[in-house]
Amino acid sequence: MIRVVATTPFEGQKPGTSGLRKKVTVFQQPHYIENFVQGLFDSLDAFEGETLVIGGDGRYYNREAIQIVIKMAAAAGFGRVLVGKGGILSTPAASCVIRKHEAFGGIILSASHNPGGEHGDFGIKYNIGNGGPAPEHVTDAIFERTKTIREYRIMEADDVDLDALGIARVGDMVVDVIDPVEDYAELMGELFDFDAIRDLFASGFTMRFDAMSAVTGPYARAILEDSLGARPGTVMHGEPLPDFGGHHPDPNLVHAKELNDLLMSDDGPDLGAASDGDGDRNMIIGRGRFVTPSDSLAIIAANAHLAPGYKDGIAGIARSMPTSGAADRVAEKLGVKCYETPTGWKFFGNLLDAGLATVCGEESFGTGSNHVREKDGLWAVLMWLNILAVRRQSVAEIVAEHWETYGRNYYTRHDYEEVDSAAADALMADLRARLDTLPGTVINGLTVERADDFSYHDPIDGSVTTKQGIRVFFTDGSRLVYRLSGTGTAGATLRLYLERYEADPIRHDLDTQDALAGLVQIARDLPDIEGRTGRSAPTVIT
Ligand code: VG1
Ligand code: CO
Repeated sequence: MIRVVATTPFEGQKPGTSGLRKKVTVFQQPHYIENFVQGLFDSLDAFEGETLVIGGDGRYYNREAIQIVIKMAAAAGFGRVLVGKGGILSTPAASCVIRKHEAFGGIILSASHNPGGEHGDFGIKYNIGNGGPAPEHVTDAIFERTKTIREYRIMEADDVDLDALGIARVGDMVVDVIDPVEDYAELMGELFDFDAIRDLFASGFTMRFDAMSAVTGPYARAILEDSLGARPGTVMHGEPLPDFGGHHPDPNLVHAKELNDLLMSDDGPDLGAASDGDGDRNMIIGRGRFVTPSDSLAIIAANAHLAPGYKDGIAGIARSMPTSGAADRVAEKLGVKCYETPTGWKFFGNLLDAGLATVCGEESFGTGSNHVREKDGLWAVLMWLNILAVRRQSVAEIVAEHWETYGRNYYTRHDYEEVDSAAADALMADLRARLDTLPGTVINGLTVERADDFSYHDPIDGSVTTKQGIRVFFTDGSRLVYRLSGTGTAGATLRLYLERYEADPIRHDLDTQDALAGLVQIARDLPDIEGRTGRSAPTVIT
């Protein structure tokens, strides 16, 4: 029986860079998630009898949220739900399942790299039938609907046993509890040369994969250890925990420090990799060599043809605006286009669907391709393994050769987390107001060439997205970008992206922060970050 429940709108149910993210305690309020899900269903058309994919990253409140979503999907008239066993589906696996089973769409319960647990964050996002994050016109429609919602519909039914594979029913709707790894692992086997990677491991190659107690543990064990023969224990922190062991499941040099320390030691493994809460991010480290995500994108693009799934080459590259220009140099050499999009994977979907881009990436440890419509952490790791298996060089050698060929884009991101929202908004507004007067200004010896606020014109659907980050370009080719995060749940996070190109191999071995020290000073002084936020240094440097 369907129960119609009266409700009143909650403020602020506006999806950000990647879905709606709030504190767990916000989501636990009666009717909170129901309002959002009803708002979503109300903004979709013609899904009667169709299939919906549901899964999450296993964080605290995942199971409760999934039961609610299943019962609301039944009440809304979906014909079938595919849900990962235990409520688990990594974000790229959800994208894969949506595509493979031709589902209408999917709902992913995740706050990605944000901390979990009772006092941590929770999130929900909708993906469309191509497997990718809903574009802005959809998320805008959901938000509008949540402002006026008066009731929601939910099936009165027992909870589904999420731990039993196979078919159950909720009302007339079929619920199929599926193995969360199977479809995804099969797709990886089609894209990469698993035999070559097996040979690599058999030859004594060693790696460590840090699943950060998040969703990728089961995927990494099945693929790296069981299928590819990496020695047992390759996967560390491989048990998904609701609070991620109390850590941030964010694969970067701050939160995956243990892994980084291991790789920086002389007897460390050949390759280190890590993924985030929902499995869509990746970090790649060779022995003694951290690979920036921007460089990783460029190197993957330059070498993708070594993997069977990309043997005919790539049609194009797409990168988010703050990502470094390293990929652009590869695109130029390959004679393909490099597209520049706003931050967030949803902007890559149209380019991928149209066949304009094959490989995409973001500076925030996100890389992926047209195999799904999300960034994909394990995919990037397998791509690196495939490249290493063919080239039989170390990660450090491959990176050094890449810089020799293309030059090096020194790159870093400085984050100021949980700063006062009003102060952050004022800082951005003030910079915006000065854009016209900046060109020609000399700061610490560098001359501003131009400055703007990034706008994106989608070449496929013609949509325009404005205010996506303030860019300051200098005459020596250096670039600064200022933007506010759209995934945080407390205060504002100011992100500062810094980049300087160095063509000469003699100067390719500087420490990144040293190489960018002058630019860092300019970046802090220009909007007076310390004066406005009270912060003399960033919270996180990657
Ligand atoms: C951040 C990253 C962005 C990424 C987004 C979602 O967004 O900068 O590149 O796409 O997180 O990734 P923001 O608005 O906080 O800068 V995930 O792995 O959190 O889904
Ligand atoms: Co993520």
